[in-house]
Amino acid sequence: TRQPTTDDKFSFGLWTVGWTGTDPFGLPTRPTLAPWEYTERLAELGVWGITFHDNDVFPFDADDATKERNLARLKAATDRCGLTVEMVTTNTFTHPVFKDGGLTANDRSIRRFGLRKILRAVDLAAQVGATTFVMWGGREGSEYDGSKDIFAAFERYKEGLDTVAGYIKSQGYDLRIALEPKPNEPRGDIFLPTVGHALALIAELEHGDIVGLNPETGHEQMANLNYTHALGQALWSGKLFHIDLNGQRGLKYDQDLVFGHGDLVSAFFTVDLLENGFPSYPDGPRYTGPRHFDYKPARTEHLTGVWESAKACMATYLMLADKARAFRADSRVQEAMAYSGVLDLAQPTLEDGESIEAFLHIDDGFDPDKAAERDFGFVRLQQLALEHLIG
Ligand code: GLT
Ligand code: MN
Ligand code: MN
Ligand code: MN
Repeated sequence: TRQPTTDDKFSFGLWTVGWTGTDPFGLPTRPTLAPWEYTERLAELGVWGITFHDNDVFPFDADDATKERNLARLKAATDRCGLTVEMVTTNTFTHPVFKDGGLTANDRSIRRFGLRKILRAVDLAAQVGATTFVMWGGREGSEYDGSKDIFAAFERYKEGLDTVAGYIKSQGYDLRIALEPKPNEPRGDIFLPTVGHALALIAELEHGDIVGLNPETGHEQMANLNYTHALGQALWSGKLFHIDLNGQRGLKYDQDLVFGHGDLVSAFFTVDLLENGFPSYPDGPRYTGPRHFDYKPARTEHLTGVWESAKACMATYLMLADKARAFRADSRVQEAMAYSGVLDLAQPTLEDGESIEAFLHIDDGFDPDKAAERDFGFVRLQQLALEHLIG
């Protein structure tokens, strides 16, 4: 595979390569580097952008001088390496104060503190030139159904999101919010468990026009859902603002594997959608944002393995992109798609201007038994994809 370049728009969270291997059962297995050190290494690999939480750059209890010093140092490093800070987010999950949530904690004083922390991170995002502000409400949820008034929780979630979005508008920031769904972990159940739930909440917001989604591969798959379908529906809704690519193998804890190290066939179709768009809509909605990876380098690996795993995410993406392009260009695939009726779905079911009255009474001689005889050939189409993927 070719080397990644900045044109590929690959980006990484500082917390991904920066994960030292701490998990609920074990201590770190790797040393901590400074944020600017990760930045330099990523730039050498051909990465285009980085993303971070406020507290990836300065501690939770940092004073203003420390915040400014660390931010300036990081900004100097990204400028020197030519890296873009494309997204910034807030950590409202690590400190114990957030154990019952930030925007939806039962304790109002905690909600007020959480909201203020988020608004400050919005300022920070604008200051470093990020255009996306991710909100992953990892602690917004519960373990016990009796502990939350769900109606109130959604009232407060909406209040919080509208306050943040309204603030972005009032400040004139060139920033959009991207909600990141996840079904569970660290809470027993997290609010906005899937892309569909988040879309439904966005539709109720006052400032929903600047609120969209940051779907993560493994998070949809943890809910046993189809990530590519989630991306597709978010695109169709005009809400695919950002993506978190990684790998997950089945219904387990959040594995955050290297992209492609989970469900590879699903990853192929994810890249096919991102690179080639919807088959019937060459001018339809396309995702043009960063190819952002949110994964964890396995804790068995040395620091060299961290860089290998970051390279692996990008190399796999590029290999799949080549294969997906070849798949679409293959005349056998085009014939199989035509046989399968894939392109016929774009045709409206009703005639233009057709009256429902006439439609209800029309006798077009349709014979359900005859129509039921149709062969769709989906298996052949899928096998051609497999051929391109592993052949
Ligand atoms: C955390 C989470 C990720 C989110 C990050 C953004 S934080 O690592 O597991 O999925 O994208 O808040
Ligand atoms: Mn995850
Ligand atoms: Mn994660
Ligand atoms: Mn994520």
